[in-house]
Amino acid sequence: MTRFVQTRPALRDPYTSDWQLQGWLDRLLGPDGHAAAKARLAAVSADVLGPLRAAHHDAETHPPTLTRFDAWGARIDRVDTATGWQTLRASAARHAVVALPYTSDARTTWGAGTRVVQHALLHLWGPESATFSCPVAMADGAAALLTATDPTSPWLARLTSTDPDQAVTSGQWMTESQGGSDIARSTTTARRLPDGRWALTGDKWFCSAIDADMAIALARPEGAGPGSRNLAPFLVPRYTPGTALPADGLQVLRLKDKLGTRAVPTGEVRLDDVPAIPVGDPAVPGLARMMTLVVVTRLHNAAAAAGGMRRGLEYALSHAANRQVAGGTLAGNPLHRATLGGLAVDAAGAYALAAHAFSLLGTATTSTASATPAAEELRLAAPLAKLLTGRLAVASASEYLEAFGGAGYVEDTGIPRLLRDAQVLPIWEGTTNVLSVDVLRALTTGDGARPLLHRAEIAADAAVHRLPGVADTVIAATRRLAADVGTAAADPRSDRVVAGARELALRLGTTLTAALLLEHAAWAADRGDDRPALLASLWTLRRLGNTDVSADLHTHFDQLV
Ligand code: UCC
Repeated sequence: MTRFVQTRPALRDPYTSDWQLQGWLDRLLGPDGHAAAKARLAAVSADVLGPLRAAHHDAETHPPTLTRFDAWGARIDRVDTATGWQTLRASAARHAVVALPYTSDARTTWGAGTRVVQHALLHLWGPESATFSCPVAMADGAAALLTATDPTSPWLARLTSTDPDQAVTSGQWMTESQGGSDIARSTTTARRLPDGRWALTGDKWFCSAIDADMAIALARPEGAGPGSRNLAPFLVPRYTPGTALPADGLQVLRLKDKLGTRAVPTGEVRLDDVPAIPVGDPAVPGLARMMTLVVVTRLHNAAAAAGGMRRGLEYALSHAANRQVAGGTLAGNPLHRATLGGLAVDAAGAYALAAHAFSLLGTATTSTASATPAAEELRLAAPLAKLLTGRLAVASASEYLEAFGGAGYVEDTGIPRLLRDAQVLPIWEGTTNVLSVDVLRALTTGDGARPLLHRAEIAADAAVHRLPGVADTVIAATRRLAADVGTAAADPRSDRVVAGARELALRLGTTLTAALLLEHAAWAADRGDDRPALLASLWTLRRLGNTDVSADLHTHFDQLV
């Protein structure tokens, strides 16, 4: 008897098959800038199709372990990780997924666009990284912080090295068990030793990538006042120099048993007078400094969400092309096409948000006249990008599992981990609600929502003749938002406004995404490509206009993917 065996999902080249990514790079970098990035992007894609898939699988199936004592009873707190994890560590360095924005050659070639190229690298590399994208995110955040505070730090040189033997990553130790995201309740203290150095004492509760060579930890310097703003960041070398032993006074109490991101060693840490280096002047309130790092990690979070959504779609497309149902393939089934088409539109929206946020970050860190407006727009765009893409990623991942039927629920197909790993995205670096409150804070800071609303108005006005129904939907949404933002900014702490913060933030993020997709569609239409207009229309009508676009998703499916 011949047994039926299902086809294992294949992966197309993630760079050359992604016309949306290519179009955005052409627009944001210009044809020459994109051409200059091609070799890097092709090299990452080749590795994703080659050794990284195997490394990813190895790291996921051999989770890290903690050995607290050696055979003689000495405390060693050794974290062992899989060979695949080490392969991913080396590939992160070689592909410069952290280093690129700090590399002078890259900055000469792409200027502010260096962050756009970095985002494209992350988009391709991240989904096959067994969440090594987490230490990458924190290393980039730490590098951004050190660039602003201590640009000659030897740690900065190592964080941004492309030599796998030199490169290090970083942890980010903020959270304590009593406070969670309410870090005002932090109890970790920093004391100045008689020799002028500093030492930290306290417990940190959620320390991802505990194998990293350093961490940036928040602590309250002795004599500093209460509240979150007076906390200050410190750089903690994780190991005793020249050894694999923990730094003096540092203990890893436990590794977390997590729902997903199982390859990432996440620990609970105890610090008992552990040597640390102040990042900036510890006498100056330091939470605002720490937010330099947090904004970067939140952007990486958005990149991970968008990249994961696109990769999930690729696997689901591959399955649909092969799976036979009712005399045809799943890819020919109108309902399945509409379902996957909706996921393609959501993936496109998430990509647009993440790419825009990276682009703003790049511009904000230049010394051009555009830097200040970009930073002001980023203040709101960063939490919006993080929160909206996080929610979309979880909803999409659930659909990807369903698209595989029973195979999507069987652990060793590798598909269930899409959902387990996506679920962390709306949690770490601030939950949806924490970020929604941050959005309220941003609405009363600087220009608030003005850049976003302005962007939406311009994009809608430009689309009035080509896509009148879509433009009308954006214009109506923007007017309503302007009124609601005004109400929220007038009394951001009232119960009524706080209770509605999530709904308002999601609407702001959805409108911003519509504007970004329309901007890109206008650019592409001038070059004879109408596919981005289709994506922009379907996103806007479905997500802002609550319109049923199923028939269009089915009809135009081939143009969406
Ligand atoms: O550590 C974690 C896990 C690591 C894993 C990371 C992997 C990432 C991988 C991604 C790729 C795969 S997760 C840590 C999660 N924790 C958080 O994200 C913190 C959540 N909490 C917040 O975000 C809160 O909004 C706080 C703590 C930042 C602020 O809340 P507070 O305590 O109510 O503080 P205030 O009073 O609102 O703000 C205090 C100061 C103010 O400065 P001053 O006093 O100078 O005006 C604010 O302007 O902080 C400033 N501030 C900000 N500045 C507050 N939020 C921001 C902001 N978003 N940007 C700039």
